[in-house]
Amino acid sequence: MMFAESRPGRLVRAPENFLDAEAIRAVQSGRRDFLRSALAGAAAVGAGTAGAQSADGEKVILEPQPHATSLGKPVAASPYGMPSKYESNLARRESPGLTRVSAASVSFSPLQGMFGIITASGLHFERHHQGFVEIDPAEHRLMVMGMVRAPKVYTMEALMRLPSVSRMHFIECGANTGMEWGNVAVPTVQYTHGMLSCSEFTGVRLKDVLAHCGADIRRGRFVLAEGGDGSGMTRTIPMELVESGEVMLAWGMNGEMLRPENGYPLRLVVPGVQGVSWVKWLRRIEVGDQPFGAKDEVLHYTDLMPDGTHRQYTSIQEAKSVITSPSGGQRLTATGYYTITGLAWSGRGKVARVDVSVDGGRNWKTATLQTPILSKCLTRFTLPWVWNGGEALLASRVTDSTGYVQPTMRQLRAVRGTRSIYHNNAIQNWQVAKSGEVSNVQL
Ligand SMILES: Nc1nc2c(c(=O)[nH]1)N[C@H]1C(S)=C(S)[C@@H](COP(=O)(O)O)O[C@H]1N2
Ligand SMILES: [Mo]
Repeated sequence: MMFAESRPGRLVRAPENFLDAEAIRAVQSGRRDFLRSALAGAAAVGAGTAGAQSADGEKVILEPQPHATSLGKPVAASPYGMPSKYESNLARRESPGLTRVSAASVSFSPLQGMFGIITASGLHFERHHQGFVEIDPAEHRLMVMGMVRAPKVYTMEALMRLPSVSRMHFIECGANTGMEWGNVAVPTVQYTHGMLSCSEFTGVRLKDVLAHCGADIRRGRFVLAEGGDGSGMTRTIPMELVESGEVMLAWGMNGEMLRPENGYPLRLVVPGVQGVSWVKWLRRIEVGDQPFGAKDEVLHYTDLMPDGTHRQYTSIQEAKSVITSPSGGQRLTATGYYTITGLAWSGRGKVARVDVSVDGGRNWKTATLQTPILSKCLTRFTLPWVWNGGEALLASRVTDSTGYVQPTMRQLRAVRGTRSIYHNNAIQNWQVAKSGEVSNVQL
């Protein structure tokens, strides 16, 4: 084919339904090669379907298509718009063999297929400690109590009449990328990094609500947030975070009310802090003069250190980045031009810079950052790359506005050991084989 080298390379999407019983067993046993057979099948299918490059003389170019020579449909039958039927493989997915324990479930966002920085609400990851609940907003109340002069119970209507703000922030579960601590071969970026989403949230600042209730913020340096679901989710938020004005009681997500699975009708938004503190179905705020030491902050979401002690109250999500394409499970089917792209974020501020390596970290090139670049928000990066058909090792490394540089897995293990589950922000490596197959490797 003419100009093949200057045309975009082809990329077969990751097989999206490979998590059959055998695949789950393979993941659990840590096998890194189990995707081969699944990929061979997917590649065979992919080869026959429309890719990025088209052959000369295709009918789709030369002949009028039915959709151009007929009347279109009237307005959509459903008043709420849905994605095209051709996009049905872009979906949240559970990983039953890895994370599902009764109703305590996780669904991961399909990072490999998303653009820009905003997560479509229907693709926002979910983490429920005891399933999600559907609450009638007319029946929902928020109680504010403790060290406040005027304890109050708010209806949703009363809350939504207060002055509100809208802000874009990422939310990442502290357990995101947890499987990598044990060097288990989670095959795609959806499963390695998909407990990560980013939305525009709308709500009232907690600071303003506390002022409304006359909180004693001189002595009351901690806030307890409690959810209304059966998991009894309770988390302590330091008052400094509240005073910064960033913590919100949010009802809006991406221009509409929160989805039930993301906390409808009210959730806490704690920018930069791990997801578990973003209490959903929020029903109570208590001001106190010491940390509350609730089960969800002493038993869970603490880091087991090499000396056997637990690190207390890790809460900020440190700077992290990942290449989302090409990424694990995908396959390059032609040499030539590709855009390496991915996401970077920091719980401490803005992304300052992202470097990308295609040779396992020996050489780095600075990637282009797409705007806007916002604090405690995802930032999209891109780097042009010509694949010459050889083996490659793709990795990204973020530096945030505090100067902190994302560590390698080796550097992180040297400090944290191997028994952690939470707070893994190490550099992620994807290996491109000569066959074009992309897989998850640790260096
Ligand atoms: N009430 C309540 N809040 C909760 C949870 C929960 O189970 N119940 N899960 C927490 C955890 S562990 C995370 S990571 C985030 C996930 O938010 P999402 O489901 O909107 O992605 O919500 C947090 N808030
Ligand atoms: Mo979480």
